[in-house]
Amino acid sequence: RHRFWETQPVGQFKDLGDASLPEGSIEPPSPLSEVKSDPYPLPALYEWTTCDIDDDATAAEIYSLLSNNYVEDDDNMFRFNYSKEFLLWALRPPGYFKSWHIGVRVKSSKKLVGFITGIPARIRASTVVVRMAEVNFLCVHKKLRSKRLAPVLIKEVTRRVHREDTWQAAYTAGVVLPTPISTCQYWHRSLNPKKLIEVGFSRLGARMTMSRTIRLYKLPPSPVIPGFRKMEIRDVPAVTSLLRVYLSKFAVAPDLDEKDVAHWLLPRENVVDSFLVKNPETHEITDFCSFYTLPSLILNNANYTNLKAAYSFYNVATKTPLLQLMNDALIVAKQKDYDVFNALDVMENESFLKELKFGPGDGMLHYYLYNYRLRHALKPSELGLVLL
Ligand code: YNC
Ligand code: MG
Repeated sequence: RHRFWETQPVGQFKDLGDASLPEGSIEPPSPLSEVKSDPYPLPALYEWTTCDIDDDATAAEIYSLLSNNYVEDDDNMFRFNYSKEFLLWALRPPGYFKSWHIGVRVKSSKKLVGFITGIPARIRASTVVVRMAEVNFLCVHKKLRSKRLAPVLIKEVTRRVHREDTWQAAYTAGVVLPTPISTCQYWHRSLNPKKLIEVGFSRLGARMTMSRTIRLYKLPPSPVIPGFRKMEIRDVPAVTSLLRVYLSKFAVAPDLDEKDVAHWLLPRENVVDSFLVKNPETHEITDFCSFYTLPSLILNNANYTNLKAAYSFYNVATKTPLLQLMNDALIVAKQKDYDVFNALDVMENESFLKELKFGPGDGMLHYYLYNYRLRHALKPSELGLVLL
């Protein structure tokens, strides 16, 4: 049933529930001298390119491939519209490899028609911290679908990851592949219900009028927690300690140091927002919340072309209740004119979703590890990892 994935070192459906299989690597690393130095062969019309995302023209080509061909919802009403600034953030974390930003071009026209990326990360599974690649932005131009190009892109990123002596990877997808370590659900909190209903993102509830709906989702004009403010560079050490302690509770989570925290969590306009609570008396930093900005193109609406969405990222509450912290996150997202605030049911998110008027979405997000087996599949609440 999975001609490609059945050949790969991933958990296979036939092994589900086999408790005799050990946790950890599925196959051992090869000697680096045995990793091929030539790219994996492509069909004759195409050629590999290593994308220099620091080059504006290349970044624009990647933006254009993704904005026209990347992930859509099941009804093809919306398509992710990652901004160029977002892609630069997502693809250049500490220690990134340019060679892991991989494109496919048409030889004759040089048009970019395929893309896949990896970035380095340390991810803890149970008690073991593993060097991994986080693989993302797999995309094949709509006109070249179902030609088995995706497995070629995946094999090439695998080869380039192996060249850097890295043998495991983490990735998420909306499709079911062998085999998810966890299956999560997106929840959506309307901030601009009128627009969301007009563009078909949500529907007016039964026995609800537009004005009642608008009132239902109304929020205070500004954050309410005393000492709630934007994260700054000087906060990196305190935020890192908060996050490290918190993430240690989950079965799978990133192992973040101060460099990682500075990259992933210092605010960048229209890319990532982070806030914390600093106790006005003790000056202690006790709570932290963050979200990233991922708009979607609205594909068939006369009045609107863009949906401005915030996605819950990492949140830690040690003194303020998580529910109140996330309520302030909703308030700042509303102040910044987001239409919707999305959150997965990972970590402790279930504790606030219903009460803060998030509604369940359709469509699932499946999490995967490459060449790493876990003893059990995880509940979303056991996952401490958010991929972009
Ligand atoms: C997917 N999303 O099952 P089988 S997520 C992985 N992730 O193989 P073809 C996928 N595999 O089942 P198409 C996949 N989608 O026969 C499909 N597949 O074994 C598998 N969409 O290939 C599929 N982006 O080329 C099948 O399919 C085989 O032309 C079929 O291309 C697929 O970034 C795709 O959703 C997704 O652009 C490129 O549909 C195309 O349809 C497309 O005939 C819109 O492929 C955008 C979209 C995916 C977003 C993502 C994570 C990717 C993870 C890839 C796996 C990484 C493994 C780790 C590597 C490093 C290892 C080390 C160490
Ligand atoms: Mg194809």
